[in-house]
Amino acid sequence: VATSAPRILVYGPPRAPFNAKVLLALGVKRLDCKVVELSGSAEFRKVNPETGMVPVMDYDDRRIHDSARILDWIDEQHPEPPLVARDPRVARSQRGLEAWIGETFYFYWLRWLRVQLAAEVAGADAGASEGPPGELARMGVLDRVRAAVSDGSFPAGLSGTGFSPEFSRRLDDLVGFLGERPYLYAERVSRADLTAVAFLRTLEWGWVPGGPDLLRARPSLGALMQRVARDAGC
Ligand SMILES: N[C@@H](CCC(=O)N[C@@H](CS)C(=O)NCC(=O)O)C(=O)O
Repeated sequence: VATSAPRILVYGPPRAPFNAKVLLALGVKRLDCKVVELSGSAEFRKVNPETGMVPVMDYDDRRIHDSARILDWIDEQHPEPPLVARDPRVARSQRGLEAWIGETFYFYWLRWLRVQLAAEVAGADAGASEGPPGELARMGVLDRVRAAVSDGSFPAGLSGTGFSPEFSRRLDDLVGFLGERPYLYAERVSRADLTAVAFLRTLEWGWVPGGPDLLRARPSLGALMQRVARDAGC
């Protein structure tokens, strides 16, 4: 357990969801950090040659990548307040949900991105003539998706400018998981909530057309976002 304030650097675009999740966790722990903005996969690879993914965190002399491992580390070094429930069964559910949210939301987001880029490559106007917002261009994944689109290895039959209809059902799943409780499976904030809110914020920002409406239609998710913002102070 850490005794003096650690030197913490978090590498990557701060609004990229997995990065935002780490920043929220540091906020909950009231730990200061410095954000090192990176842009694009080449820069990501410099700090994480192994997978080329961000977030990457430097904690004093230690470099850690992968948001879940980073949260494990922060929680070990700074146990209060804990990032999972003390009840092991609830903790398991929260970790399960953390993984589910990360995979699910990222999947639909990537799918949307592919449609945009496919339209761009085809020179067609899929209704998104402006292309993806500049912010998305800084997320390294764009390079990879663009390559997949150019060589034809993206799934066919996708169209439209917003998220696919299934995405709204995944949001409804989240509403169901939350139910009447203030936080996911619990009365206190956990890493599941931090992951959810990191992704929900991208809806609020309207990166994908229709995102803000999807959120407005689900007030319990908006309330969760407010609670977590208060807990994390950011
Ligand atoms: N499982 C990883 C996922 C991280 C991730 O997908 N990061 C994205 C940005 S939010 C990335 O680095 N993408 C670069 C790429 O796909 O090449 C985590 O939780 O940290």
